[in-house]
Amino acid sequence: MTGTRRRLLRTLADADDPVAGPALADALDVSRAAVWKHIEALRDAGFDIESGADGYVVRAVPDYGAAAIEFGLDAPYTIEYHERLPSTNDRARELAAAGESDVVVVADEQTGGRGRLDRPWVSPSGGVWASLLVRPDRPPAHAPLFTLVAAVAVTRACREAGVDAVIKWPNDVLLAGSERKLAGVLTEMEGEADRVSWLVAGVGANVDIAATDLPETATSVRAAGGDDDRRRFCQRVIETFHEYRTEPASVLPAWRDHAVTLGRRVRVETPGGAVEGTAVDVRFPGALVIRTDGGERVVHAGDCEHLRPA
Ligand code: BT5
Repeated sequence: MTGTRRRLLRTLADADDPVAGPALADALDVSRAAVWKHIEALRDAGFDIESGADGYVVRAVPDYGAAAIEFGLDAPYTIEYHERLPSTNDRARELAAAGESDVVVVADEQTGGRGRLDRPWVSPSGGVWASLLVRPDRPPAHAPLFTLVAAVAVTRACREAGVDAVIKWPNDVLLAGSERKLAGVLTEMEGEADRVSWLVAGVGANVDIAATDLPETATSVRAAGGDDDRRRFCQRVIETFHEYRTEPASVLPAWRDHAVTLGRRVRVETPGGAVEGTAVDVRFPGALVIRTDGGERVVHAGDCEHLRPA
């Protein structure tokens, strides 16, 4: 989408009343013919734009796509949308290498979606597969904080869609009262010695998908009876991600509020072996504190299993 079209959409989204063609041309510093051309292109993209005596007004927005997600988005990111991609994280890494930032790559479907440790991520059409590319001014060691930020953002989006979602450390979003996974987060980054060069928070959320199209351990917002509006869901993930990313002190309290792991007996498979005990806290930048028979252990990465109470 061009910068002019983006500004046109923003002007129409922000206006409570119809906006006249000449006023739009002035605001965007283009000709009235150019305004007309952009309006036509937006109509072709699925926008229902009425042109009355008072000017243009948006009556309906397409279900999904770059312009649909950007329309009314309350966060400073541009959307790059694809019908199909191998992996939105891979595309975001390409954009990072090209110097881009504050872009969200979104695909309707992924053919090579990845989880952690290169595990496959099932990504049919109907999910929210989105990778947020940012360049935080932080040391590389702080990167796990962004996994927590993304997990809080997706959990909040699920709850706003009417589904009671909870976070399992470090990156799983589950349907409360079950171990069924609604969403996962894959954070990747490249760092210099003292500063993150780029960071990609990849969010995979099963929104408008039938449970039969997902692994047995998974569920979706739709299957759980929630609102399956992907556009709204994707916007809320981006907006909440941005909100917490710019308020770092609020991340751990929000994560604790949404977590189901704290207080549970857990077994975490770490690269250095298994750690079993009771999860008691999460610590900056995202480590799990586990009370074990041998004292407290702080675990920075690994697969976490919730055990039944002893
Ligand atoms: C994750 O990995 O949970 C991170 C998933 C991140 C996916 C997003 S989609 C947008 C972006 N682009 C990408 O290529 N990736 C990111 P992990 O904790 O390793 O969980 C992977 C495991 O979850 C798999 O081994 C399956 O057991 C299970 N799984 C696969 N697809 C699933 C799905 N759609 N829903 C729930 N569980 C799934």
